Amino acid sequence: MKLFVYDHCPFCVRTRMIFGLKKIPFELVMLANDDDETPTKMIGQKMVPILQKEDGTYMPESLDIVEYVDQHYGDAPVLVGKQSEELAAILAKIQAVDYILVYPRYVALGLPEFQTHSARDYFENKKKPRSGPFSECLQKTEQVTAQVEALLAQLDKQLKSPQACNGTLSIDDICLFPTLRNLTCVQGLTFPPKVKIYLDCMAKLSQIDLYFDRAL
Ligand SMILES: N[C@@H](CCC(=O)N[C@@H](CS)C(=O)NCC(=O)O)C(=O)O
Repeated sequence: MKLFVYDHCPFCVRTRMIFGLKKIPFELVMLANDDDETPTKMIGQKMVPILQKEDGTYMPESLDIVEYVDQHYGDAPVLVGKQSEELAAILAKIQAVDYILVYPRYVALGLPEFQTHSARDYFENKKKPRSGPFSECLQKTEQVTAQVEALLAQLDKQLKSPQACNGTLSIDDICLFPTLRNLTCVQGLTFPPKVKIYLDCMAKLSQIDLYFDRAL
């Protein structure tokens, strides 16, 4: 199977996780962020992640891909735990502000999807209506980092195990880890102890790199 992604895309990280967690071999293809043509040919719109199944057909939508792989590959399904409304509420609050920190950093990390000026400009132009110019986002780093750290402190109290946020692996892990992983590109943002251990553990289990070594 082939998975078409952008490295920074949290929806793509969800799909990469299930392959890592179940140790299922797959081919990872990073598209350029301004490549409209490839995804549009596959699924009729410019969106990733896209899974190319073994029969050659294409499947969009991260959670559909996660469910398909979990149900049909490897041993028994692993995402069997219950979800938590409290955790989802904290995650939604983080996602309501974290883009101000991560958007301007994604384009500066040297990621495969942002190798050209044109790809970086494409991304900023697309995101600007929500975030404002990236230069202005960067000026809000201190203020938004404090907001995110306060929410991470709440999350710390919710985490049940380093291997599964609610104690047993569930869709909540698939939704939570990508957001936390992407926040590791923010230099100076401090993760509380249990969140940090969860991050490191899930990165290892999912076989997905964190951004600490290139944080900006
Ligand atoms: N509901 C979709 C959302 C996927 C999505 O929004 N992907 C973004 C990248 S993070 C995308 O491809 N946006 C189009 C673009 O970048 O131009 C899913 O869960 O897979």
